[in-house]
Parts: sequence; C-alpha cells; structure tokens
Amino acid sequence: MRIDLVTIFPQYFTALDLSLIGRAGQSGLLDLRVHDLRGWTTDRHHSVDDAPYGGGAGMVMRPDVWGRALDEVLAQDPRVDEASTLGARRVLAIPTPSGSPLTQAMAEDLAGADHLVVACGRYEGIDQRVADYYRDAGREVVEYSIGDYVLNGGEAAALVLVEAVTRLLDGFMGNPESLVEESHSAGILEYPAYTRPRSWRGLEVPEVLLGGDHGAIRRWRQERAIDRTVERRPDLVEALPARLLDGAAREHLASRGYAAAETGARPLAIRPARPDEAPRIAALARRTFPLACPDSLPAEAIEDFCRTELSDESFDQMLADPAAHRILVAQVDADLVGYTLTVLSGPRGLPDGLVGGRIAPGAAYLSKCYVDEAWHGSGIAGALLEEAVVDVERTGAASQIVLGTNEANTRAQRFYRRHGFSRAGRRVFVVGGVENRDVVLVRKLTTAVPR
Ligand code: 6SD
Repeated sequence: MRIDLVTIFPQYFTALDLSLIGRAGQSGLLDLRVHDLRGWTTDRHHSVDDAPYGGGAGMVMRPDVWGRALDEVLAQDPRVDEASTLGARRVLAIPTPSGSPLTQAMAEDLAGADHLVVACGRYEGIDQRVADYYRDAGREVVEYSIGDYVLNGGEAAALVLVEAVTRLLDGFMGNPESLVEESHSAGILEYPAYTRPRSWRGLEVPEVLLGGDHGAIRRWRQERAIDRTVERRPDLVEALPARLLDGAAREHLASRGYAAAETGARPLAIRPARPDEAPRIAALARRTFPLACPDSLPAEAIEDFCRTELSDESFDQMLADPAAHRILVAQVDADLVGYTLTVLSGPRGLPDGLVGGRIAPGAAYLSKCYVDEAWHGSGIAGALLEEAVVDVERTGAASQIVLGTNEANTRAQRFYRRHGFSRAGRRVFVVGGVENRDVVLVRKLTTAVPR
C-alpha cells in the first residue's frame, strides 16, 4: 500500500519512523511519504490560508493550493508490489471534526485500498470545494472524524488512520492470531488482562485465571467483557446482534439488564410484579403455558387449565399474598415478556405431591418460569430463573427450590440442569384425563434456613 500525507507540518510525522510502520516500509509492504503543502504555493509568502467568505473567526485553507498538491499526489504511481497501476483503488481521506466516525469496519475497508492520500488541514479547515471537487470528479473521498473532540489540525487524526489501517495489512502484524481474536470479540469491549506479579500493591489477579480450567476462564472473560460493555458502552450493547452471542453470554447480558435480539440488545427489567399487574401477567401466563405442554395433552385440557388456574382472579389473589407467592416479571419496553411464580411452602406443604425422599420440608416450589416465544433464546429465562432463586434466598424461607417439568421436555431439563438443578424424583398426575409424567428437579439454596 502507498500512503501520502500532505501537511504544513511534515515534522509531525517523524514519529512514524520509530514504529512498526517504519519497518513495514523497509520490508516493502508500505510506501509512506510525507509532503509539505507549502511546496505547492506560488506566492512569496507561501501562504496556504485566507479569510472566510461570510465572515467569522479564523482562516480557511485555500482550495487552489490544495488542488495543485492533490492533483499531483493522486496521479503518482501507487505500486508497492502490485503488478499494475490500472484499476488501483485510490482514496482521498480528509480528517475533520464534522466527518463520519472512523470505525474498525472503515479501517478494514481502507486496508483494501492501494493508495491512501491524507489531506491534513489546519486553521478552520480546508475550503469545502476541495472534497466536493474530487468527489464530483469520481474520486473516492472520505471525510472522517476520530472522535467528538476538537483538534488543532488533521495530523493527529492522520496518524490514527495510518496506524489503524497499516496493522491490518497482510504480513504486517507479527502475530496475526491477535487479529483473529479481535474479530472474534467484535462488537463488545475486551476483557481485562493481567500478568505477573500475582499480587501487586495489595491487588490480586482474579483466582479463576490462576487455575487451569479453560472453560471457566473463557466464561469469566466473556462475562467481564459484557459487564464492561454494559457499563461503558451501552451504545455498543444496543447495536449488538444476538447472533454474535452464545447462550451463556445472552443469559449474562440479561442478568445485566439487556435482552439479546436480532437487531441489537434491548433494555430489560427483571423485577417483582406489582399488585395491579394481575391481568397482564395472567394474559402472559395463558399465552406461554401451551408452549411447554406435551403434544399428548388435548387442547381442551390446556384451555381448561388456563381458564381455571391462570385466570386474572387467581393472579390477583397470589399478588395479594407475597408471603406465599413470589412473582417476578421480565419487561422489555412496555411489554411483559416473561415471569416466574414461586410458591413458598405454607403449613399445608407443597402442592402436587412434590414432597418426596430428597425434598426437604419447607422447600420452595418454582411453579412457573415462562417467556414469550418471540424472546426464546434471548437469555431472559435464565436471568429470570436466577433472580427467582435469589428472591427466595432473600426471604430466608427455604433451603431448597424444587420444580417439576415434563419428562419429554428435554430442552427444559437441560436448561434447569445448567442452572444447578438435579433430579430428585418423578411425579405423575392426571390433567384432562391424560397422565402426565414430570421429572422433579431440585436446587439447594445458599443463605436460607427452613422456617
Ligand atoms: C483544521 C482539522 C482537522 C481540525 C479534528 C478531527 C477530529 N476528530 N477532531 N478534530 C480536526 C481535523 C480538527 O483541521
């Protein structure tokens, strides 16, 4: 690649001789040249600027001087090792605070050019007709900004572009694996890095990184990367497509208040249901309940159950009694998209014959954990479940949480196992004349003491 930098401060770019970029030049990968704009002035004073039409502060760079400079530099042969100058891609890049933000995608695109010419302005910038003229003439012109702050000139922004582009050139990076890792973590911030010494000024390297559990390290790093991105760059989170996240990452993101979606994550709230929300939760319960029913269950039996057990009134009653019924909801925008219902064991014990050999008396019963079909795979269910567990732990009312899920629903079983549940037995019950077989799963709670 050939890069030409045009500036009134050529000395500014001596820094490039120090870095890898200087060495890339020696290896023939990069032909980088710096030009003094004043070389194209024609007057005694070598003047490059003049007062702005329309008045105002400062001076504007003259288009005539820039035109002579750019005509000449753009006509130069970009060949470094390419066979032909025909069909070479040339780009005129102009740093300006009013340009398009320079992104990694843009750097990757520009790394495919054969010839980059960077026009560094000073004063109040370059007469707008310079960019307009070359664009109208069919040139590729990129007016770019390196961030929302104001510099005194384009030189620092030109250095940034040169470094971002040249490190992507084939054979430039000593270790191309780091480029692979970067593209792997595209869209979110990097996880924090640590090296020796293990203890430094009272600060320790996180324990997980000292062990050899590579799965645990991978998960920990993924979670830290997500946490940082949520805290520092919510704009990236809201632009992050779900396909770039695996199931564990989606669940962690949901626990941090974002639901993964195709077009970018959406702000998510997981919170206790309010007493006035019974009708909305009942409607959610009635549209999600059929999703987990086995095919063998007749439609009538499902309708019956929805009418009797999932009525507005039954949710109204449960919400009026939070000492016995814990209901959490997941909300995206104004919509309720998921809920959990946990029954704390009262004097009558647990319903549905759940109490068996390995179930402690006073166990809490996770009766429902449902998410609207459109949000399946978003991570919401996992985050809801974990929140429901914490909610029960906070009540101090139970030492275990127990649930039943249909024997045929292996997806649900895998989900609960991933969340620390293990098999405690079976239960069989009749719904609408059909025998239902559930596996009973249980998870120990940490802080609680049975009442
Ligand atoms: C006068 C310039 C050229 C002045 C600039 C670019 C960004 N992101 N901030 N400031 C800038 C570029 C300022 O010439």
